[in-house]
Amino acid sequence: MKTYIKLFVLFIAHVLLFTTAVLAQETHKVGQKNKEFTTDKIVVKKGDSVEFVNEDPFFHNVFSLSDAAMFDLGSFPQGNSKKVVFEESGEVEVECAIHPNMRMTVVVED
Ligand SMILES: [Cu+2]
Repeated sequence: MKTYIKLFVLFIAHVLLFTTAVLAQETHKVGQKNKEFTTDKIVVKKGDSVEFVNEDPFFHNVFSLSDAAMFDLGSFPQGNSKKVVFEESGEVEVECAIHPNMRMTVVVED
């Protein structure tokens, strides 16, 4: 009987840990305004998301060719946003394919 109780407590502890880890994941917002990202650099935790919001009256794109995160979120118009989850730690250079001068860095920490 005691073993069952121990197993049950262990099970609950794991559920709580997992729930805490999931709830700890944050979504950070970065705007795209006046042909620039609204921030040059942000620091996020592994598992966090960044949502890119187009605040200009024309299309923007979001992509990265960095080892820590390779993605292309495509092009999207004003008022729309695209989200990406950062699963690996490292420095991620984020760019816009439409405006080559648009660049920013996402630092993903463990
Ligand atoms: Cu752009």
